[in-house]
Amino acid sequence: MPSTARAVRAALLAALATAAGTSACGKSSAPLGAATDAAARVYVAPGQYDELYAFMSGGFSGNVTVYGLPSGRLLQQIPVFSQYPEKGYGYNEETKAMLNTSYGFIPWDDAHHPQLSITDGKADGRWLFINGNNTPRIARLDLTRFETDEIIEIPNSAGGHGSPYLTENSEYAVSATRFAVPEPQQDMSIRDGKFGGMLTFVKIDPKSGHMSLAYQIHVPGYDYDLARSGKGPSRDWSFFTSYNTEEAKTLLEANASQKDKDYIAAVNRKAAEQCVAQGKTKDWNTPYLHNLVGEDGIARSETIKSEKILEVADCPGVLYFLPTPKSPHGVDVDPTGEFIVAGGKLATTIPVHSFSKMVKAIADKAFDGDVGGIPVLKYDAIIAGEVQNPGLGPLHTEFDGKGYAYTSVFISSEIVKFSLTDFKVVDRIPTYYSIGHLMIPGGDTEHPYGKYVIALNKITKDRYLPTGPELTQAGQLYDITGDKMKLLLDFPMTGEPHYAQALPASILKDKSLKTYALATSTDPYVTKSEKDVKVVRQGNKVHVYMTAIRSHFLPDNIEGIQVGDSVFFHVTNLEQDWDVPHGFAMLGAQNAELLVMPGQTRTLVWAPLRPGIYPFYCTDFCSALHQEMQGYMRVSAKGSATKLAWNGGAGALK
Ligand code: K7E
Ligand code: CUA
Repeated sequence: MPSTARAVRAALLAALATAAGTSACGKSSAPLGAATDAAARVYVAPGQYDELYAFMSGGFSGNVTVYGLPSGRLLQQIPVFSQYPEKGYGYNEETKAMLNTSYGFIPWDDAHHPQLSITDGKADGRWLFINGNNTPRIARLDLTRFETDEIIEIPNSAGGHGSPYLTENSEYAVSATRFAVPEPQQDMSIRDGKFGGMLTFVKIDPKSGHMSLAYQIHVPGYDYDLARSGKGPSRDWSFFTSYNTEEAKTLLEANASQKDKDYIAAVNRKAAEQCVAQGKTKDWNTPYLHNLVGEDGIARSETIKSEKILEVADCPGVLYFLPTPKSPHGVDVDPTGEFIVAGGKLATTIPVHSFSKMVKAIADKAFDGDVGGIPVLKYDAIIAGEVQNPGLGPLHTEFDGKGYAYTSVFISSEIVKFSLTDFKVVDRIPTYYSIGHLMIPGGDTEHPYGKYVIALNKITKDRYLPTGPELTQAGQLYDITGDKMKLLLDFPMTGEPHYAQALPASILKDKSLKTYALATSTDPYVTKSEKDVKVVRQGNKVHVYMTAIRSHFLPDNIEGIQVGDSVFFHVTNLEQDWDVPHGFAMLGAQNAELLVMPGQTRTLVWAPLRPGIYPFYCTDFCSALHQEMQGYMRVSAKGSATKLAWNGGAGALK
């Protein structure tokens, strides 16, 4: 730490020491030593970098947010499944296609589970995947640009919640249908209809990251909730929790809580792959969309109508049910790949299954009968241990790689730490309030980074200044380096955080792209120099090939546009300097602005409604003369004799 940073920190600690005795609201505050220690642990001096990048799901915002840890500072918001005006995402012509689905253009989704790509069970810093929950989809984000590059829709699914949960070398992402529906979809009675479920495996190309549908397994009509793929010895398996094995169609809060146990569905992917290779699948033709950003930076959609469906009956050995109490939510595999921890929302214990016992039980045929031909393994034959007194409402579990598991417990609002040796609780700490997921950096991988656990809370109540009926979403950062967990920091987040991921900053920071290379741009609408600017009329479409550089646009005067035209502003940012975007906004434009990165080209379409003179300007404060970065477009009545003209530099219009 440089000496100035050390001085700042010393001053901060001194200030804290004075303030720690009484807090403004008069509540008794934490002891002085604890507060200063916590502050020191999360303090990142001005100008210094954080230790970790954290990627938080945006939940109902549909986006991903990036935070620095341990400071909890918000670094970036990455639009994924929702339009986001700050970046023009889903508004400009280049990115609109990302939000196409078989249901049409959808400007929103609910994003729950980010997952970093992994190699040998360790985050490799290449991509981040995240599921769309409402319209089942999986997105892939590039981590050199922090942008969404690809979204694949999951057909024959309703609710893509248990997703993406990658396999050990990112070979597959998975997606489980949360809601049982007719498979395939059709008109039938809700009460009398027989619904089904679907477990989907999406292949990820190891070089490009491109996703394609591999196969789908048709399963009984339960509600499949969450998933995890195995590790090490269990690497060829994926696990999915189910609830509502009662197959209730109404008032599930009571009707789906009848049975003592529901199931974890254990899928043997090797067996599945073999059956697929042997052609044991059926072809279905439900349309789904695949949206991909091309080399030229433009997203395009493709409709695909072909799925390989595997019926469990046609592929013995592909699927087993692990009885698990009681309406389990999370299913999490420990770093060794041996323990499968379930979070039974209504269970009084945390069941921990043993993978090796499961394999033996399958070999010994230790079955408790079957459902629809799917063997149900004997609970006693597969259980490694049950954690007693885990609190009320265990949901999700992460691992520190030192033999301990940390489970989020919703109703009693706490994190419970237990040993994977004897399954005894060794520590517990309250969360404020109602924790959903929790996240240890790398705590879902084979090589946890550890050090911290973050509680991703559902309710903040009295923790922050009131802001009307809705309070900020928030996380809490705890130190887990000692025997006892210690609360270090509360920090606000954009809503709603479900799951999160984190990795050491050193893996990403030097790979971060600084500018798009203008010279090698293959964007079909690029303008590489000011001498190439032009305005081209094609019928009632007018293409403006415009450049932006500190501190002007060219052309910045355009005449000859008519009501009834669609004007395409293709704005290229000529800068080749880090962190110098330009913006573009047009009076009367019917969508958001453009934000154009250095070397990039973005397109805004405007259909002027009335004759007049319309100013446009740069929306991103780029220079001392940013405010001068503006221009005019003249719009005439339809059929007007005003000639198309524009300026290519100083001087008259041509
Ligand atoms: Cu528990 Cu959607 Cu993963 Cu939220 S889910 S908490
Ligand atoms: Cu360009 Cu402000």
